Amino acid sequence: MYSQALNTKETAADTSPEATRFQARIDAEDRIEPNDWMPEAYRRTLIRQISQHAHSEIVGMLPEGNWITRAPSLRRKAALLAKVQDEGGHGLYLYAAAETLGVAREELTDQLLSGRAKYSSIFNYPTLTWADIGTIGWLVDGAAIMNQIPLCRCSFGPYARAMVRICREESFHQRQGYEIVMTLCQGTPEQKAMAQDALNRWWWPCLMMFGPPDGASEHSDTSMRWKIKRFSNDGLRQKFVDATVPQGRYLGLTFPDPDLRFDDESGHWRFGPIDWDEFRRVLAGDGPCNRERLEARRKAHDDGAWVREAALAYAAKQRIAA
Ligand code: BYC
Repeated sequence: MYSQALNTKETAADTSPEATRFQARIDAEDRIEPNDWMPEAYRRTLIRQISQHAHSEIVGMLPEGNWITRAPSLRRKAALLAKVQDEGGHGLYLYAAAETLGVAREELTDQLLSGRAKYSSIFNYPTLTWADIGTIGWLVDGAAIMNQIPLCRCSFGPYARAMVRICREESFHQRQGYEIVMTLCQGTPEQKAMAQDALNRWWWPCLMMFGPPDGASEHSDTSMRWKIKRFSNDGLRQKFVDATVPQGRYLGLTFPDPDLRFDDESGHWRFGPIDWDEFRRVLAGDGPCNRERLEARRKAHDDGAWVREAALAYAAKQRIAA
């Protein structure tokens, strides 16, 4: 269902004097700003990644938004409402960062709504119980932080600066999630079982968030040379597992992986094989909630048409008056 047009493999092979100077700036840890010369492939790579990231934040509001009216207390409701609003804000900063590269937000929205653009696979899974909200905060935001802290040092200035605030807010999201799961784990046996069930369902999809294994990651080499990415997909996945397993064990939860074990020699938690067929199915549009998520976004867009029309009519009136 996704357009191949968005899916061209970029290379950093340009040997022109501008490209050589550009790479020297990257190597010297200089920041690239929107009006600076940049290879077209660098621009396209950033538009692809930043827009997919923005779409993920916007679609990511849906699974949690689904629980705002059912939060178990006023305190939980206020925190969840704030978190979901933060995600809307992250989407907006990121669309603005992408626009500095010369693409219109309308075009990016169109790519999402027409199914041509990707967004994170994780948001195609359902939120079945309140424990899922805690688990999303703990694991999904935990994975997001692991991936996004290095993006604060991305070579492209507007993306790197947007990520600083986003990471601070993600850190609050992760803590509120862990606290929900901790409360459930210290509650009744039924509550603890609910937390365990949520971990069982979310663990593997969270490991997939980091993207395909390094050997199959088509963009990693170029993006790392351009210092858009600082770590490989597998490198970040391992850091996430190492940070998260002790947190789960502290809660008395069991990870749904019979192969999970601590390797004394390397100092890492080793985990079993990831089901990459499932990942590919979700990316191809056939995950549990892909259709529902896109329908919800299309409906929101259609319902908001009058706001866009009113804003345009107001702007036209102002132009006539001026
Ligand atoms: N889901 O060559 P690769 C959040 C695609 S928001 C879907 O390794 P790259 C949050 C990839 O796009 C979370 N697609 O690519 C929000 C590429 O396809 P295209 C989002 C995936 O770009 C609300 C192809 O697979 N975070 O955390 O070097 C509430 C080959 O992959 C996925 C970001 O977007 C996936 N999981 O590396 C709570 C962070 N993985 O474009 C939380 C910014 C891979 O060729 N993005 N693909 O059609 C990145 O860091 C990188 O883009 C990725 C992938 C690590 C995700």
